[in-house]
Amino acid sequence: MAMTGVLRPGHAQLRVMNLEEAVHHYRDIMGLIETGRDAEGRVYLKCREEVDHHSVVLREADAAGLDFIGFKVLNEATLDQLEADLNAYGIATTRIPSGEMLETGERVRFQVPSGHWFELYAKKTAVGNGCGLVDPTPWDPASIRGMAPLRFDHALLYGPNIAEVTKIFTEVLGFTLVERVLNPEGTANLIVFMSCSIKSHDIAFAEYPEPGKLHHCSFAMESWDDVLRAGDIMSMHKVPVDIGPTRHGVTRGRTIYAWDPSGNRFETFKEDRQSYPDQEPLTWTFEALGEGGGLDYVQRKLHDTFLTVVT
Ligand code: M3P
Ligand code: FE
Repeated sequence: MAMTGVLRPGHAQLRVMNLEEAVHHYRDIMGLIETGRDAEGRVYLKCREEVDHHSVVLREADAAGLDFIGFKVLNEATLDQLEADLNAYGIATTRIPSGEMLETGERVRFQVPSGHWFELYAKKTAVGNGCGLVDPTPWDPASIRGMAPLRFDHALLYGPNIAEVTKIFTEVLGFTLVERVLNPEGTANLIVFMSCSIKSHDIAFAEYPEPGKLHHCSFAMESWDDVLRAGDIMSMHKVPVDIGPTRHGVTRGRTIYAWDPSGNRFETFKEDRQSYPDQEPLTWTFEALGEGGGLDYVQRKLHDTFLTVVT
């Protein structure tokens, strides 16, 4: 498959209420690698298999949540084109200058009707994954620490107007709708899972009255064993766990949901399902989200935190 437009979710900037506590969580317990701090005090981290300078940025604030997600696009021409396409669709954009975020080029920022802020960017310094570019090693022993996720994989966001947001992602940004969960009446989508690749999802949205909310940021693990091992580490450090270890019926991922010290949910996740853009989306009824194992295929129940606890 030719990937020519939006490549992947490249970074998430998270609000945390105590910066050093958050750094301890993401760097020392989860095992992300700290790659920088800027004049504003933001802390930059990357996962071990990521090549670019950072994928998680922590910003100290009074309340937890998500500032924005950035998607990397193929090149500058793609960035210009997608900016023009967004504007033509009626979405205002602003350019954030190169260097405002460490090691990152110009970013095109916009808000969607769910209240979430996104940005597109074409350049970020490649710092490598420690394996080398010639005769590479399969993994870098120095990069294995804590839960040791491979990469920032996707996020699930809660907010209003997700039908409009779905249109923007599919019609303007080139994403594919991979799976969806219907609302209880069966009249509209309650949750949509969209992909700009063959991943089961690169971004997901759930209909929710309050705008701009974060349900979780997900981190890809190398194996199901690594998901269970992440669970051991959560227990050792008394990280509060929400759901799992289990399998999602929706998108089939193997998962644990847990919370960082500020209450931002994160997921350690092993993807099981992939999908190509020519495939029909899969549909789940609202009843199947709970009893049908959509959320938790093992327990077949709709954990009440799933639809109510967000930051
Ligand atoms: C995920 C995932 C639902 C499943 C959610 C799935 C809404 O978070 O990463 O696959 O049932
Ligand atoms: Fe997820």
